Amino acid sequence: MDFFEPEIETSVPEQLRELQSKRLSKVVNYVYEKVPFYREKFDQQGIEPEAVDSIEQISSLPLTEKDDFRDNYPYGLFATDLRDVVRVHASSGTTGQPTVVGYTKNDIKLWSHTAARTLVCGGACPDDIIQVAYGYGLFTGGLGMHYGGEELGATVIPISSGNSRKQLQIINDFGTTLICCTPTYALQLLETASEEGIDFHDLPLKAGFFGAEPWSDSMRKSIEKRMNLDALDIYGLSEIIGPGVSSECLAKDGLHVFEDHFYPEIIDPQTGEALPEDEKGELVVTCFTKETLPLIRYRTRDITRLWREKCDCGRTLVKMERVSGRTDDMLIVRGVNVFPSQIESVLLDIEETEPHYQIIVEREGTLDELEIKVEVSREIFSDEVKELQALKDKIARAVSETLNLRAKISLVEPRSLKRHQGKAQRVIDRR
Ligand code: DLL
Repeated sequence: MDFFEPEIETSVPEQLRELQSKRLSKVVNYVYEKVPFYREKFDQQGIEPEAVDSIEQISSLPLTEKDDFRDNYPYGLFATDLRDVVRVHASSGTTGQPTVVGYTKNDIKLWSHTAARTLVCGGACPDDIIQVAYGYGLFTGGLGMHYGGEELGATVIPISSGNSRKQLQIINDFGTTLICCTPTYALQLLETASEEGIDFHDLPLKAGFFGAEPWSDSMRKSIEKRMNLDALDIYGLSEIIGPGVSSECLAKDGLHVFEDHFYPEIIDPQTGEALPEDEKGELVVTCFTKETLPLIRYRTRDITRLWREKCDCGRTLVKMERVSGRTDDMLIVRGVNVFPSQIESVLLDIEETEPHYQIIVEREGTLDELEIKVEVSREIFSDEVKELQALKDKIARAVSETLNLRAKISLVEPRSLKRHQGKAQRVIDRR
């Protein structure tokens, strides 16, 4: 099986629209028949599934939200009988119940296929040795990339996350060429390598498939330089399938959305109105081809932009900008909207800082106070007070110039901030 499919991935948009129209019509009728939640919703809004026969009609369909999972916990949104479900995963929401997702055998095949496409999009081939350092378990990162690697015919090392010394030893001894983990965990590996006196330039790694959390382009550059590999952004979410929804190729100019299965739209997060191509807003995704959880217009809460242009790699699939944050991650500090990833970009552009930081927001009286704690190297930390003050002023100035925000900067010792093996928790909002 070939995981670069030119008839889909390099097709002209009209051809793809035809396929999408057919698939939309099919899935709308399918969920109407199988999922009471959708039947009620369509009936309430007077939507007749048989009348939906074109992808242009998609914006007239209702949106599905995270709360709909909560209201139908755990299996209420499933369109298949549980006896046909061969796997469940769940994402731990920040509040309350986990969001439960299910897969039939065919869904697992589809997922393996799109995860293999993600790998091939980033240059992988069956000769590769893939170390899967995403967590295994209810999180979709580990098993998703694992099945993708096997489907491709590559050699998969299912190490999961954690135990960084062992990870490094295995990269070296087993000849790992590709690594899959969160960007945060890549930083952890770098830190352990430096403690152990290991230079990534001596290791066989060629590329990293990093995702599951927002990270900036400055972080990419820093990781690429220090890890001596191509750092690629891969995106997905459990509700839609897991990793394998969109991913970067080596041109690193936007993520290719696998829109033959996962149809993306951008809406205004406030009004829910569909926005035209190129405008930034909340990503909404419809799954055309899944059996157990075929969601219609699912609100991801992720902020991005879509645009269409032929990529240097030949793909014509719609492109998605790297996710800058989530609608529920956006901080409003003294009226200014700010995403943690914007702060990250500013920090990483300052040479003297390390890529480990924490953002703390407090309210003193009626005023919001923003504090940024950032680690600096041991040499800098032991510098004179005067020099440390100069560095603090430099960071504060950069934050103020870029984000129009006044922030208190605290320089902290190396390794003093909490480390994470999966997704980082960088914001503490005490308001
Ligand atoms: O994080 C699936 C995944 C695993 C994607 C491994 C990529 C690699 P969830 O745990 O359900 O699934 O979390 C989904 O993570 O809505 C985004 O907010 C965030 N996210 C995922 N990939 C990226 C990315 C997996 N490349 C949520 N950039 C999504 C920014 C990302 N955020």
